[in-house]
Amino acid sequence: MTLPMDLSIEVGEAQALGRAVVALESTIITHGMPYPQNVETARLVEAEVRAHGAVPATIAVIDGRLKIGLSDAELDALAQAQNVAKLSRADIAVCVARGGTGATTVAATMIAAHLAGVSVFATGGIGGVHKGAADSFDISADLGELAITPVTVVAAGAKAILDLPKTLEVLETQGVPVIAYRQDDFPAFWSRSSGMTAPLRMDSAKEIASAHAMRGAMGLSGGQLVANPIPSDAEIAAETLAPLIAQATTEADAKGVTGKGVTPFLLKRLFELTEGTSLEANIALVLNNARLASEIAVCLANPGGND
Ligand code: PSU
Ligand code: MN
Repeated sequence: MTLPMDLSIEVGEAQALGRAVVALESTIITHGMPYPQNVETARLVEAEVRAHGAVPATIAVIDGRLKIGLSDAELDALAQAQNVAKLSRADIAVCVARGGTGATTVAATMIAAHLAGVSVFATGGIGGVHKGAADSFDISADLGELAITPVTVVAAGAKAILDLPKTLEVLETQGVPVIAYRQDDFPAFWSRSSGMTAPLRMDSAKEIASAHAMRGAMGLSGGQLVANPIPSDAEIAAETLAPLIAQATTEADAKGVTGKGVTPFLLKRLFELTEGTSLEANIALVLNNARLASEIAVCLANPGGND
């Protein structure tokens, strides 16, 4: 069976020449941000990747094809579409087999990136263990994916709407290296620190690239999570957010929001409760992650080069 996968011309050329490529997800576009900021951000992120010497590959499923790199028209259509499916490991093959269209989460983007031979991926924040998981059992498939698919994911930590201590515990159990970039603390998405020390710290893209390559050489399955703190001028203090997160979480419970709906609901409510500040922070941190991911991809493509 041939895989129904299309690399954009730019991505195909870069892959053929062994040049740096950075994967980007699409759920952040369809479920993480409102239109038109979602498509504006997606374009800015692609431009940031190019400005740092790599080729962007925004990933989605369109009409049953795994798209590795979207055209401007495809990006715009996805950003405006209503009720797009949110695809994770459980649903991506079903969507492709049925000829459907959907946006890829961190887990599904890792799967598609790996199939296309792309090993570095930039996003906002990974999914994790939700608050109240002891009752709800709500743990993102992103964590299990990091344990099995060899892609280095650059995120601003995990979203502060999650139970971060439990998220770190699961990542440790799953054997996922969690590497804070240029600080000791594990960042909390909108804030630079979660108050917890990250298990690992690295201070250069080159070190992160060589650790990625070493995992491959040692035959270790799974990827790396690089936790890159939001830039200081864009951060929102954890104390400011905590009561708003508590309010949004209570509302989600009261409305019976479950499963795939939880993360999009919480992000939307925080956008409203912070009067848009959370979105500005989200945009800043994604751009920051795109920069670091590009540097890592460039180091991986030129292992002997200077960083
Ligand atoms: N990062 C963002 N915004 C988002 C997401 C990440 O800045 O919307 C998405 C990612 O696609 C991630 C998903 O995989 O949220 C997690 O969803 P869940 O908790 O249902 O696994
Ligand atoms: Mn979930």
